[in-house]
Amino acid sequence: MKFPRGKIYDGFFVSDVHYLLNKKIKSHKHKELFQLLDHLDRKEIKFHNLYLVGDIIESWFFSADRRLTRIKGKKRFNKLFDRLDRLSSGKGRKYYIVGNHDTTSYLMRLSPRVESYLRARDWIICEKAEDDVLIALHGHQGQYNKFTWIGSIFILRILHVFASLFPGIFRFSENFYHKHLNRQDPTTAEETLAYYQKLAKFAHQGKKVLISGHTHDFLCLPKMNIINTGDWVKSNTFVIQDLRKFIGIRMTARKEFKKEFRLKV
Ligand SMILES: [Mn+2]
Repeated sequence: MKFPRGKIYDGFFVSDVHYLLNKKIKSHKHKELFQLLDHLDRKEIKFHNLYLVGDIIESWFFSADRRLTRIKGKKRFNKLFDRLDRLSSGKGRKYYIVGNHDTTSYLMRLSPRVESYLRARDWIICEKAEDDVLIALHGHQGQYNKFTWIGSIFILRILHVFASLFPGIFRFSENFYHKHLNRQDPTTAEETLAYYQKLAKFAHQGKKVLISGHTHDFLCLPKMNIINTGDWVKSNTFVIQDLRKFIGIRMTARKEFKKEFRLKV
């Protein structure tokens, strides 16, 4: 597919970027994401509302807060957010929806410096964004409750202490999270259904479209009005809203895009 030059869409949705993550710990597609954002900018594509649907800045493997205090760290934040800010039409809102990897706080808050960085750029920091048509939230709420969250963060913080002494532990931690803490991703059709049912209930979905991320599983469940935006770790995927139409798109190569689903409400 091609983007029509100068078009203004209603919404742009992206999740699970895990930005600032070192490729030695975990692979990612941040270069490809920048290619996408630059491409949209060159084509003068704008969006009224921008939705960052969680796990945008990786904080579980290091302190994003501390990184932001360094000049080089701030530049790296700017590299992403300058590009995102350019996509905004200026006539809508920019939502930073907090995902589990965005924070290591027991209260699931962003760290103060990251929070003020985003606020200064007019990002609205929230757990969920909602209007007449849609609800957007990260999706870890389908897997964590308050107690399992606090437990996970507690273990995570202990790992951080060890990892600051032996950096090699990060790689080990990554596997450990996947096995024990992070997410027991739904794999079978039944598990997927149960997970999204739980999430829909948590979000009070009603007749709205529910847009989430978290599982890194790019999908559309038309019967349930549910969309997952995928990720920029392996999928290279995003969602665009054109009035009441939601289009799931995959970047297959530089400047090459494939529509994978379309949901109309
Ligand atoms: Mn997540």
